[in-house]
Amino acid sequence: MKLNTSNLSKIASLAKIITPNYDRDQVRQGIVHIGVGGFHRAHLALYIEKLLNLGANQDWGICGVGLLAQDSAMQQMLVEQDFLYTLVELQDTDDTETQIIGSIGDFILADQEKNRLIDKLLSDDTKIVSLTITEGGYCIDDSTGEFDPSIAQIQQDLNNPQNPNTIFGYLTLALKKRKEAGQKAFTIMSCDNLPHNGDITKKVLLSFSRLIDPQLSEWIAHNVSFPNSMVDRITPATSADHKRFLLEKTGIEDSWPVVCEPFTQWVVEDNFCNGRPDFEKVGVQFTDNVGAFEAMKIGLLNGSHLMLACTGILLGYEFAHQTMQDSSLRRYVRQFMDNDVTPRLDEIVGVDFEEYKNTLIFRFANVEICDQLLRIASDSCAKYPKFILPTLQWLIAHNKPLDRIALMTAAWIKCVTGALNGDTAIPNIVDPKQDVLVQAVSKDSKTVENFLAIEDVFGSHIAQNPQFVELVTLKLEQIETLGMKEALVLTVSC
Ligand code: CS2
Repeated sequence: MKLNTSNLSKIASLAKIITPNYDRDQVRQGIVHIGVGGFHRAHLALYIEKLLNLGANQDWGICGVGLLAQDSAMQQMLVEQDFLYTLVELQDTDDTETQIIGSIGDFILADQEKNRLIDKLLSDDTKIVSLTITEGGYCIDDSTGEFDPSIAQIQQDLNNPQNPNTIFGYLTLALKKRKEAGQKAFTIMSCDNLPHNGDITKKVLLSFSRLIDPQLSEWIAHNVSFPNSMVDRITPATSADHKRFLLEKTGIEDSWPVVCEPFTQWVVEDNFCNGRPDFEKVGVQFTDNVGAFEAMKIGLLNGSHLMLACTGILLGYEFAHQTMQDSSLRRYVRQFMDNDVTPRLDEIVGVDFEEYKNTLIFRFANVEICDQLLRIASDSCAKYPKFILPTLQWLIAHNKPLDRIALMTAAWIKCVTGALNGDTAIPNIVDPKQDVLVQAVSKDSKTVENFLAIEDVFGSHIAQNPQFVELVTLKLEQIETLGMKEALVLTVSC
């Protein structure tokens, strides 16, 4: 049974499937979301769906936006399915929860519908613009923490502010027009895994708009709010197996369902300049202390993920749960959490770090979702500075052992050189900055030094730290001569 509006009542009669219980035609779109991927569809779109199902917040539906040409696949799927999709929560018990989500009511492909997108951003209905544009999408130079205006697309938008293509170009143009028309601004809410995601978004947008119109930049600073948030839900890329599973289990034919774990968390600052949904009714936590939650989640979850992905890939594993079945890797990641990350975290009232870490191990071990290590390792150039570097810098500043991060870094180097040398046992990790990585490892014999000198990833100090350089060199040698398994055993026992 194909997923669409006309089949919805039949689908609703199937056992154990939750379907929208509200009139979708009555929902207005108060949120414009940029970057509709699996995570958005498993997270914000679900929180809104829950509110709509409570009969509340009919003004807070979502209009999805794709800024990239490849987003046309998402648009096509959503249009064909009347903007409905299936969310499947999987755990290794039998209570799989399947829900049809209807909170996305439209989708704009910026490339082809520029004016429609600008009109949408100018609509009085639009009160929040939310973002999942990936960790690398904020045009931050990670070596300085500042906005990098030299990026070609940014330059293009700075030179053609009336004809934008980047998110910052669109936001600036829309806010300029709202200002001129005397309209209220909208909240810009980042849902990406960046420490201080709201502050970063603000910094970038203010820097960008200042280069176009300093007064506008001032107005944005005073009228737009940028809540910081910690977002969490493991959402693998949808595979053919996931689709087949859904079809076999329920009879629903969905060309792009989303599979995720049952766990979900969202901690946000209550800082919305133009109203917000009643998120607290559906489990969103509001706090003034988001920074501590972000540091915990990004350091422990995303950091561990990257540690596991780079080492796990070299051990021949494909999925996160396989790494948890390997006792050495399990020990390795727990040691990383306990010895490397936890000591630098601020206490959070009501959060027990031990319990949090146990839950993480349990979540990583989820066999059913089959979370791909290649997904987790992708875009490591943007992830390492946010997920690993703060921990590494803290360890260096406190004279602590650097072995575990050195091993992961060596494993990453090995993955890059292996794929470059055509080693078929090593799969290629997708990274938009692949060229920079390849250049670093193909220069001369000083592979480690060259790699750690990539300032975008490691900043300017790591390559100057002889202890870390030496350790990464040693770990890389161990991986090459003894193999990843033995290098890992040596690391966890030191
Ligand atoms: C992963 C995240 O891709 C990654 O780097 O660590 O997507 C992770 O699954 C989510 O942040 C979980 O909330």
